[in-house]
Amino acid sequence: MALQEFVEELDSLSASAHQALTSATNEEQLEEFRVEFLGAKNGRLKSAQKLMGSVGKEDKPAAGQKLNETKKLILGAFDDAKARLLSIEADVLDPTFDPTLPGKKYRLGRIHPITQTIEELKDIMGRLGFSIAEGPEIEDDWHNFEALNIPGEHPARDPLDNFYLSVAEKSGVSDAGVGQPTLMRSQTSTVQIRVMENNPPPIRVISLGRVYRPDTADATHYPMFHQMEGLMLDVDVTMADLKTVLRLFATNYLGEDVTIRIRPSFFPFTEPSVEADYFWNGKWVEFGGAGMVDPNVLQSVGYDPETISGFAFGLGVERLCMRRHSITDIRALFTNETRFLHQF
Ligand code: FA5
Repeated sequence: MALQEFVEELDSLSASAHQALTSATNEEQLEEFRVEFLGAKNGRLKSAQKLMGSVGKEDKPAAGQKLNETKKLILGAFDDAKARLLSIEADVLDPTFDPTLPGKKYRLGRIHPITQTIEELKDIMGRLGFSIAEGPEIEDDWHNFEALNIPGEHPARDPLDNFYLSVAEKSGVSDAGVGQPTLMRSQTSTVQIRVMENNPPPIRVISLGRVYRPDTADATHYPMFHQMEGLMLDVDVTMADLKTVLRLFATNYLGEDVTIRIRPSFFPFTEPSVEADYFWNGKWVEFGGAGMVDPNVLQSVGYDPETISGFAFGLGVERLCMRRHSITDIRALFTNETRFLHQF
């Protein structure tokens, strides 16, 4: 027999073996296959092996190789089919398996709307060249008040307006802060001080995080909320730069060209101080507080107010998020009702 003929014979054997295996749906058919193809005496594979005798001597090595490959293919396919049928049978035989029951629906979680807002704010401010600064939520008197030009007798320090913690005790390493009250920070302006203490100008940072005030929860207030603080310092930074940054920010966040206005206000750490509003959907909406960093603050961190100037602003993150999504009660953001959260 010519080698070519032998190869064709084996190819057709392996094709019909594959066909038989793919159409086998139960164990009996698999057993029939085993007898027909793999039977030790009269199996079709055995018969093909016998044909080897009629192949010319010089073609024997190639024919032997082809025979081995075909054997491997058929045995492999047989094992696969067996495994497939066994796993189907295991399912079908399991008395607790009811194929008519509806499947389990897995509900994907969502990113909380506040986190979504924070990510978006970071992204917008990042594009305006502001990097991110971090600070602790438990603050000392210096960073929350003193360095921010809020002296000892100032009403902003009132225990009714702040969550005071214990008085700092001696840690054994240094006396810094010993006897000083600590508190949950009431504003992210504390981070301004930390950034300025550790970096020379120019500075362009935002700080985003939780702040705490003993406000009674109502539709627009919560005792824990988030603020975004912005700080830019350099030579010749002016109020015009502040207005530009706030307008660019509002326009980017709300997706359309937004008019903003500033009104005189008071914050101990800025001079002059303003409240900023933006005009949106036919109404003036409060944005947050801002102003030019007070020279006393610049001095407290060792900057020279004669050469360096800058602005700071602080916005309520929940209020921005609520405005964007028409959420009418801030408390909905903290009850974690999944039907509410799934809308965002
Ligand atoms: C401040 O906290 C200043 N640190 C902002 C600032 C920074 C001024 C830098 C100048 C320079 P104010 O207390 O107004 O300002 O709070 C800022 C924003 O936080 C408010 O506009 C409001 O959106 C939000 N906010 C205040 N209290 C609450 C509260 N209880 N719940 C939710 N949001 C609040």
